[in-house]
Amino acid sequence: MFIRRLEKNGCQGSVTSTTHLEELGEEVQSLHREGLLDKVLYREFAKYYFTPALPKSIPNAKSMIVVAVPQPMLRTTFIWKGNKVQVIVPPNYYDVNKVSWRARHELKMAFEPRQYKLVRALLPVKLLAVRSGLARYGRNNITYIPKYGSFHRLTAFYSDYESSVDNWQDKEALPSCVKCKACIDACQTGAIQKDRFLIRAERCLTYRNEKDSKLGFPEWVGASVHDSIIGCMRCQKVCPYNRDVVDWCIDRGAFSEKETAYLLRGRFNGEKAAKMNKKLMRIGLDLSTFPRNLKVLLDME
Ligand code: B12
Repeated sequence: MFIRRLEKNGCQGSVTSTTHLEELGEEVQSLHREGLLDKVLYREFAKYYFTPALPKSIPNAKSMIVVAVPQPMLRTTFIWKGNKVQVIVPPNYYDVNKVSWRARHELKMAFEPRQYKLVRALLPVKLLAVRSGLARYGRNNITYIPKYGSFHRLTAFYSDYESSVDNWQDKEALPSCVKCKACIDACQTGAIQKDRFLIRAERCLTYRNEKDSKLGFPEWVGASVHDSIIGCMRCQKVCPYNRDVVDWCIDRGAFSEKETAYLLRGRFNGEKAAKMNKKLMRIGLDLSTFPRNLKVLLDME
């Protein structure tokens, strides 16, 4: 009933018993033991997502509820050498708190008049979404939901709500992924490979361009690879399951020639930097990835 209400308000969700919590973590840990995960990433994220435990505020939580909030791409404008250059910020990078607030708000509304505790859960959310039947994996290793494809953000909660249905199933990929190789061909850095489902995280452009600008890009990342100011949309743009949303984009943010020049200089300090950071945060960015990510898009390497 509450899932249907969520859907009426534009979100999608599913609920799973917390009895599967350990299994969720163990599944990722076992991939690590088999040596299939990038060691650096695993070390960085294990304590947050891959060793989950019930929160102190609801030690007897009964369920994990995962909510998918649809989200478009953002398009932002930089003026450079008199030209208007439009760049993409993929879904998931911006309005992070706003989206998790909306997920919580919609859940509260959907439960009314009953009231349940909802505590943000840091979990391997793609796996939870797929195991609980909310989403399916695409061949590009990210999740897809009906109607919005991969254009959504997942947020998970622990709750004292006890569901009569325990949604827990085998991992499923989208049916057409068996034959389709569009994302494999589109990934120019070889992160999506023919012989394994898991991506090679260390080959994913996102892995490189989310890091501090000081780190630059390795040589094998060609100049023509970049298609977004952070992250990458190549595997999602070519995906047939995103056909209906691939042009879903809203315009936000504009940077004058002077601001663009400042971002390209890369020397950030004081009040000016703080002001610019604030402006960037509205579009899901911050100064740490400048000037590198902008330089490559303006073809200045
Ligand atoms: C580390 C990380 C990365 C790493 C990659 C690690 C990885 N394997 O995904 C890097 C930095 C490269 C990255 C990139 C991106 N990420 Co990221 N990332 C994460 C993070 C922090 C942890 C993910 C992780 O390592 N999970 C552990 C691995 C083992 O789990 P998994 O990927 O689900 O692997 C499962 C499948 O491979 C499956 N599987 C294996 N074999 C088979 C076979 C079959 C047949 C099937 C069906 C399944 C299957 O089983 C595995 C689990 O057991 C999460 C945050 C979170 N809370 O989870 C965000 C997260 C997954 N990322 C997210 C996003 C948006 C992205 C990007 C799209 C960003 C962008 N636009 O550039 C790219 C996508 C790259 C891609 N094609 O996968 C979103 C996902 C949203 C979604 N709808 O899927 C998350 C949830 C963050 C968020 N916004 O909340 N990410």
